[in-house]
Amino acid sequence: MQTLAENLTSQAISPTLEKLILTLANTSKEISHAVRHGALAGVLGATEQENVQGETQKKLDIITNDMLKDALKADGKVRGIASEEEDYVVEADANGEFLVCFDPLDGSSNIDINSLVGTIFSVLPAPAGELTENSFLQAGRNQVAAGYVLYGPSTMLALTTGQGVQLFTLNPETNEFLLTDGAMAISKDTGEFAINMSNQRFWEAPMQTYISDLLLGKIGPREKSFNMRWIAAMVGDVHRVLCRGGIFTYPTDNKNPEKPYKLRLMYEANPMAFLVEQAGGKASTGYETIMDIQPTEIHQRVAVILGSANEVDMCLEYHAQDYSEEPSL
Ligand code: FDP
Ligand code: ZN
Repeated sequence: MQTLAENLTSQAISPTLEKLILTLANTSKEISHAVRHGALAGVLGATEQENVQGETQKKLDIITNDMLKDALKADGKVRGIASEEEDYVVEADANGEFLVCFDPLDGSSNIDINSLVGTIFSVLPAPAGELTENSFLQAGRNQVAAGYVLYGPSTMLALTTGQGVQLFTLNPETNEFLLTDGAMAISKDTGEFAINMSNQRFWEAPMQTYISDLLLGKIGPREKSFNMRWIAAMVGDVHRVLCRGGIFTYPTDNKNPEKPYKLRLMYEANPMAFLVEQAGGKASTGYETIMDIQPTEIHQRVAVILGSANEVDMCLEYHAQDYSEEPSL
Protein backbone atom coordinates (compact mmCIF):
# COMPACT_ATOMS: atom_id res chain seq x y z
CA MET A 1 0.00 0.00 0.00
CA GLN A 2 1.16 3.52 -0.80
CA THR A 3 2.28 5.68 2.13
CA LEU A 4 1.05 9.24 2.52
CA ALA A 5 4.52 10.56 1.59
CA GLU A 6 4.60 8.41 -1.58
CA ASN A 7 1.09 9.51 -2.52
CA LEU A 8 1.92 13.20 -2.03
CA THR A 9 4.98 12.85 -4.26
CA SER A 10 2.69 11.52 -7.01
CA GLN A 11 0.39 14.57 -6.73
CA ALA A 12 0.95 17.82 -8.63
CA ILE A 13 1.81 19.95 -5.59
CA SER A 14 4.84 21.92 -4.47
CA PRO A 15 7.44 20.32 -2.16
CA THR A 16 6.57 22.96 0.47
CA LEU A 17 2.88 22.00 0.47
CA GLU A 18 3.89 18.34 0.58
CA LYS A 19 6.00 19.04 3.68
CA LEU A 20 3.19 21.04 5.33
CA ILE A 21 0.71 18.19 4.82
CA LEU A 22 3.22 15.80 6.40
CA THR A 23 3.61 18.20 9.35
CA LEU A 24 -0.19 18.17 9.83
CA ALA A 25 -0.37 14.38 9.44
CA ASN A 26 2.52 13.73 11.83
CA THR A 27 0.98 15.99 14.49
CA SER A 28 -2.34 14.20 14.09
CA LYS A 29 -0.56 10.93 14.96
CA GLU A 30 0.47 12.51 18.28
CA ILE A 31 -3.08 13.78 18.81
CA SER A 32 -4.39 10.29 18.05
CA HIS A 33 -2.05 8.97 20.73
CA ALA A 34 -3.26 11.52 23.32
CA VAL A 35 -6.94 10.91 22.48
CA ARG A 36 -6.48 7.15 22.68
CA HIS A 37 -4.94 7.34 26.17
CA GLY A 38 -7.95 9.36 27.39
CA ALA A 39 -8.56 9.07 31.11
CA LEU A 40 -5.25 7.20 31.57
CA ALA A 41 -3.37 10.35 30.59
CA GLY A 42 -5.68 12.61 32.62
CA VAL A 43 -6.65 14.55 29.49
CA LEU A 44 -10.44 14.25 29.72
CA GLY A 45 -12.74 16.90 31.19
CA ALA A 46 -13.12 20.65 30.97
CA THR A 47 -10.89 23.58 31.92
CA GLU A 48 -11.95 26.85 33.59
CA GLN A 49 -11.30 28.69 30.31
CA GLU A 50 -13.64 29.77 27.50
CA ASN A 51 -12.67 30.37 23.88
CA VAL A 52 -13.51 33.59 22.04
CA GLN A 53 -16.84 32.08 21.06
CA GLY A 54 -17.92 31.63 24.68
CA GLU A 55 -17.52 27.83 24.68
CA THR A 56 -15.89 26.13 27.67
CA GLN A 57 -12.60 24.64 26.50
CA LYS A 58 -11.92 20.98 27.19
CA LYS A 59 -8.42 19.97 28.28
CA LEU A 60 -7.93 18.18 24.98
CA ASP A 61 -9.03 21.27 22.99
CA ILE A 62 -6.11 23.16 24.49
CA ILE A 63 -3.58 20.31 24.34
CA THR A 64 -4.32 19.57 20.69
CA ASN A 65 -4.37 23.27 19.77
CA ASP A 66 -0.90 23.71 21.28
CA MET A 67 0.42 20.61 19.53
CA LEU A 68 -0.70 21.87 16.12
CA LYS A 69 0.39 25.45 16.78
CA ASP A 70 3.90 24.38 17.82
CA ALA A 71 4.30 22.01 14.87
CA LEU A 72 3.07 24.56 12.32
CA LYS A 73 5.32 27.28 13.73
CA ALA A 74 8.28 24.90 13.38
CA ASP A 75 7.35 23.87 9.81
CA GLY A 76 9.10 26.91 8.34
CA LYS A 77 6.63 27.54 5.53
CA VAL A 78 3.60 28.65 7.55
CA ARG A 79 3.01 32.42 7.62
CA GLY A 80 0.11 32.39 10.06
CA ILE A 81 -2.42 30.29 11.92
CA ALA A 82 -6.12 30.71 12.75
CA SER A 83 -7.67 28.24 15.18
CA GLU A 84 -11.05 27.71 16.79
CA GLU A 85 -9.20 27.87 20.11
CA GLU A 86 -7.23 31.08 19.43
CA ASP A 87 -8.96 34.46 19.79
CA TYR A 88 -6.68 36.13 17.24
CA VAL A 89 -4.55 35.00 14.32
CA VAL A 90 -1.11 33.72 15.30
CA GLU A 91 2.01 34.76 13.42
CA ALA A 92 4.39 31.95 12.43
CA ASP A 93 7.29 32.25 9.95
CA ALA A 94 7.90 35.64 8.28
CA ASN A 95 8.81 33.84 5.02
CA GLY A 96 5.91 31.39 5.18
CA GLU A 97 3.92 30.64 2.02
CA PHE A 98 0.78 29.28 3.67
CA LEU A 99 -1.96 30.16 6.12
CA VAL A 100 -3.46 27.27 8.08
CA CYS A 101 -6.93 27.42 9.66
CA PHE A 102 -7.88 24.52 11.93
CA ASP A 103 -10.30 23.10 14.44
CA PRO A 104 -7.89 21.04 16.57
CA LEU A 105 -10.55 18.78 18.03
CA ASP A 106 -13.97 18.91 16.41
CA GLY A 107 -16.84 17.38 18.34
CA SER A 108 -15.40 18.13 21.77
CA SER A 109 -18.69 17.20 23.44
CA ASN A 110 -17.88 13.62 22.35
CA ILE A 111 -14.52 13.49 24.16
CA ASP A 112 -15.82 12.49 27.56
CA ILE A 113 -18.09 9.75 26.16
CA ASN A 114 -15.33 8.06 24.14
CA SER A 115 -17.06 8.88 20.87
CA LEU A 116 -15.85 10.24 17.52
CA VAL A 117 -13.70 13.38 17.39
CA GLY A 118 -11.33 14.74 14.76
CA THR A 119 -9.03 17.50 13.54
CA ILE A 120 -10.13 19.65 10.59
CA PHE A 121 -7.69 21.81 8.58
CA SER A 122 -7.69 24.24 5.68
CA VAL A 123 -4.62 25.59 3.87
CA LEU A 124 -4.69 28.96 2.06
CA PRO A 125 -1.93 30.83 0.21
CA ALA A 126 -0.36 33.60 2.32
CA PRO A 127 -0.68 37.04 0.70
CA ALA A 128 2.42 39.25 0.66
CA GLY A 129 2.91 41.89 3.34
CA GLU A 130 2.02 42.22 6.99
CA LEU A 131 0.02 39.39 8.57
CA THR A 132 -3.39 40.52 9.82
CA GLU A 133 -6.83 38.92 10.15
CA ASN A 134 -7.50 40.30 6.64
CA SER A 135 -4.80 38.02 5.22
CA PHE A 136 -7.05 35.06 6.11
CA LEU A 137 -10.29 36.46 4.71
CA GLN A 138 -10.18 34.53 1.44
CA ALA A 139 -13.03 32.53 -0.10
CA GLY A 140 -12.84 28.74 0.30
CA ARG A 141 -12.15 28.49 -3.46
CA ASN A 142 -8.62 29.70 -2.67
CA GLN A 143 -7.82 26.65 -0.54
CA VAL A 144 -4.78 24.72 -1.78
CA ALA A 145 -5.43 21.77 0.55
CA ALA A 146 -7.96 20.68 3.15
CA GLY A 147 -8.72 17.61 5.17
CA TYR A 148 -9.58 16.04 8.45
CA VAL A 149 -8.22 13.32 10.69
CA LEU A 150 -10.85 11.17 12.36
CA TYR A 151 -9.91 9.53 15.67
CA GLY A 152 -12.25 6.55 15.58
CA PRO A 153 -11.83 2.77 15.81
CA SER A 154 -9.07 3.50 13.33
CA THR A 155 -7.40 6.85 12.74
CA MET A 156 -8.10 8.08 9.22
CA LEU A 157 -6.93 11.05 7.19
CA ALA A 158 -9.14 12.36 4.37
CA LEU A 159 -7.23 14.79 2.17
CA THR A 160 -7.71 16.93 -0.90
CA THR A 161 -5.25 19.14 -2.75
CA GLY A 162 -7.81 19.68 -5.52
CA GLN A 163 -7.08 16.31 -7.16
CA GLY A 164 -9.94 14.26 -5.75
CA VAL A 165 -10.12 12.98 -2.18
CA GLN A 166 -7.72 10.37 -0.84
CA LEU A 167 -8.34 8.42 2.35
CA PHE A 168 -5.44 7.10 4.44
CA THR A 169 -5.59 4.76 7.45
CA LEU A 170 -3.00 4.93 10.23
CA ASN A 171 -1.26 1.60 10.64
CA PRO A 172 -0.91 1.27 14.43
CA GLU A 173 2.08 -1.08 14.07
CA THR A 174 4.22 1.18 11.90
CA ASN A 175 2.58 4.55 12.78
CA GLU A 176 2.35 5.25 9.04
CA PHE A 177 -0.65 6.60 7.08
CA LEU A 178 -1.40 4.19 4.20
CA LEU A 179 -3.67 4.88 1.22
CA THR A 180 -6.87 2.86 1.63
CA ASP A 181 -9.10 4.73 -0.85
CA GLY A 182 -7.53 6.66 -3.71
CA ALA A 183 -10.73 8.33 -4.94
CA MET A 184 -13.56 8.85 -2.47
CA ALA A 185 -16.85 9.48 -4.28
CA ILE A 186 -20.16 10.56 -2.74
CA SER A 187 -23.19 8.86 -4.26
CA LYS A 188 -25.45 11.35 -6.11
CA ASP A 189 -28.59 10.07 -4.38
CA THR A 190 -29.20 9.08 -0.80
CA GLY A 191 -31.80 7.88 1.67
CA GLU A 192 -30.02 9.23 4.76
CA PHE A 193 -30.01 12.65 6.44
CA ALA A 194 -28.17 14.12 9.44
CA ILE A 195 -29.56 17.04 11.42
CA ASN A 196 -30.06 17.87 15.11
CA MET A 197 -33.84 17.29 15.16
CA SER A 198 -34.18 18.86 18.62
CA ASN A 199 -33.83 22.28 16.95
CA GLN A 200 -36.73 21.67 14.55
CA ARG A 201 -39.00 24.38 15.95
CA PHE A 202 -36.22 26.99 15.50
CA TRP A 203 -35.53 26.40 11.79
CA GLU A 204 -36.62 28.60 8.88
CA ALA A 205 -39.65 27.56 6.79
CA PRO A 206 -37.66 25.95 3.91
CA MET A 207 -35.80 23.56 6.27
CA GLN A 208 -38.98 22.83 8.28
CA THR A 209 -40.76 21.85 5.07
CA TYR A 210 -37.86 19.90 3.58
CA ILE A 211 -37.30 17.77 6.70
CA SER A 212 -41.06 17.24 7.22
CA ASP A 213 -41.24 15.86 3.68
CA LEU A 214 -38.30 13.49 4.36
CA LEU A 215 -40.04 12.26 7.52
CA LEU A 216 -43.24 11.51 5.58
CA GLY A 217 -41.29 8.82 3.72
CA LYS A 218 -43.17 6.80 1.11
CA ILE A 219 -46.51 8.50 1.77
CA GLY A 220 -45.01 12.00 1.31
CA PRO A 221 -44.02 13.94 -1.80
CA ARG A 222 -40.59 12.22 -1.90
CA GLU A 223 -42.27 8.76 -2.10
CA LYS A 224 -39.22 7.21 -0.40
CA SER A 225 -38.16 6.32 3.16
CA PHE A 226 -35.27 8.22 4.76
CA ASN A 227 -33.07 7.13 7.66
CA MET A 228 -31.48 9.55 10.14
CA ARG A 229 -28.03 9.69 11.81
CA TRP A 230 -26.45 12.31 14.13
CA ILE A 231 -22.96 11.82 15.55
CA ALA A 232 -22.79 15.39 16.97
CA ALA A 233 -19.29 15.82 15.59
CA MET A 234 -19.24 17.33 12.11
CA VAL A 235 -16.08 15.38 11.31
CA GLY A 236 -17.88 12.05 11.97
CA ASP A 237 -21.02 13.01 10.11
CA VAL A 238 -19.10 14.28 7.06
CA HIS A 239 -16.94 11.15 7.07
CA ARG A 240 -20.07 9.00 6.85
CA VAL A 241 -21.36 11.16 3.99
CA LEU A 242 -18.05 10.72 2.13
CA CYS A 243 -18.15 6.95 2.71
CA ARG A 244 -21.77 6.11 1.91
CA GLY A 245 -23.53 9.32 0.84
CA GLY A 246 -26.13 11.35 2.69
CA ILE A 247 -27.07 14.92 3.42
CA PHE A 248 -25.66 16.67 6.49
CA THR A 249 -26.99 20.01 7.63
CA TYR A 250 -26.62 22.46 10.50
CA PRO A 251 -29.13 25.03 9.27
CA THR A 252 -30.00 28.57 10.35
CA ASP A 253 -32.07 28.65 13.54
CA ASN A 254 -33.55 31.33 15.79
CA LYS A 255 -32.86 29.59 19.12
CA ASN A 256 -30.47 32.39 19.99
CA PRO A 257 -31.13 35.35 17.65
CA GLU A 258 -27.56 36.56 18.14
CA LYS A 259 -26.18 33.23 16.90
CA PRO A 260 -28.24 32.03 13.92
CA TYR A 261 -25.54 29.62 12.72
CA LYS A 262 -23.41 27.04 14.52
CA LEU A 263 -20.56 25.91 12.29
CA ARG A 264 -17.50 28.01 11.57
CA LEU A 265 -16.75 28.96 7.95
CA MET A 266 -12.96 29.11 7.93
CA TYR A 267 -12.06 25.86 9.72
CA GLU A 268 -15.20 23.72 9.53
CA ALA A 269 -17.44 24.58 6.55
CA ASN A 270 -14.78 25.53 3.97
CA PRO A 271 -12.46 22.52 4.36
CA MET A 272 -15.43 20.12 4.45
CA ALA A 273 -16.97 21.84 1.40
CA PHE A 274 -13.67 21.44 -0.51
CA LEU A 275 -13.56 17.70 0.32
CA VAL A 276 -17.24 17.20 -0.50
CA GLU A 277 -17.01 19.00 -3.87
CA GLN A 278 -13.84 17.06 -4.74
CA ALA A 279 -15.75 13.84 -4.02
CA GLY A 280 -18.59 14.89 -6.36
CA GLY A 281 -20.96 16.32 -3.74
CA LYS A 282 -22.23 19.84 -3.05
CA ALA A 283 -22.03 22.28 -0.14
CA SER A 284 -24.28 25.32 0.30
CA THR A 285 -25.79 27.59 2.93
CA GLY A 286 -29.19 27.17 1.27
CA TYR A 287 -28.69 30.42 -0.63
CA GLU A 288 -25.00 30.52 -1.48
CA THR A 289 -22.25 28.01 -2.36
CA ILE A 290 -20.07 27.69 0.76
CA MET A 291 -16.72 28.01 -1.02
CA ASP A 292 -17.82 31.25 -2.79
CA ILE A 293 -18.52 33.14 0.45
CA GLN A 294 -16.25 36.13 1.04
CA PRO A 295 -15.40 35.86 4.76
CA THR A 296 -15.60 38.94 6.97
CA GLU A 297 -14.01 37.52 10.14
CA ILE A 298 -12.00 34.42 11.04
CA HIS A 299 -14.51 33.02 13.55
CA GLN A 300 -17.54 33.69 11.33
CA ARG A 301 -20.34 31.10 11.40
CA VAL A 302 -22.50 29.86 8.51
CA ALA A 303 -25.44 27.59 7.79
CA VAL A 304 -24.26 24.34 6.17
CA ILE A 305 -26.06 21.91 3.87
CA LEU A 306 -23.72 19.38 2.24
CA GLY A 307 -23.50 15.92 0.76
CA SER A 308 -25.03 13.90 -2.09
CA ALA A 309 -25.42 16.26 -5.06
CA ASN A 310 -29.03 15.46 -6.01
CA GLU A 311 -30.23 15.62 -2.40
CA VAL A 312 -28.51 18.98 -1.77
CA ASP A 313 -30.11 20.27 -5.00
CA MET A 314 -33.50 19.07 -3.75
CA CYS A 315 -32.99 20.90 -0.44
CA LEU A 316 -31.99 24.05 -2.36
CA GLU A 317 -35.25 23.85 -4.34
CA TYR A 318 -37.13 24.18 -1.05
CA HIS A 319 -35.00 27.26 -0.25
CA ALA A 320 -35.86 28.84 -3.60
CA GLN A 321 -39.61 28.78 -2.87
CA ASP A 322 -41.63 31.63 -1.38
CA TYR A 323 -43.00 30.84 2.11
CA SER A 324 -44.35 34.32 2.91
CA GLU A 325 -47.99 33.23 2.63
CA GLU A 326 -47.57 30.31 5.04
CA PRO A 327 -48.30 30.58 8.77
CA SER A 328 -45.06 30.45 10.78
CA LEU A 329 -44.58 27.33 12.87
P1 FDP B 1 -18.69 20.74 18.92
O1 FDP B 1 -19.38 22.03 19.33
O2 FDP B 1 -18.87 19.64 19.92
O3 FDP B 1 -17.27 20.95 18.48
O4 FDP B 1 -18.04 22.29 16.03
C1 FDP B 1 -19.40 22.33 16.32
C2 FDP B 1 -19.99 20.97 16.56
O5 FDP B 1 -19.43 20.23 17.60
C3 FDP B 1 -19.97 20.08 15.30
O6 FDP B 1 -18.85 19.27 15.22
C4 FDP B 1 -21.24 19.27 15.42
O7 FDP B 1 -21.76 18.90 14.18
C5 FDP B 1 -22.16 20.20 16.16
O8 FDP B 1 -21.34 21.16 16.84
C6 FDP B 1 -23.00 19.46 17.17
O9 FDP B 1 -24.00 20.30 17.56
P2 FDP B 1 -25.16 19.88 18.60
O10 FDP B 1 -24.56 20.06 19.94
O11 FDP B 1 -26.26 20.85 18.31
O12 FDP B 1 -25.57 18.46 18.31
ZN1 ZN C 1 -15.69 21.91 15.40
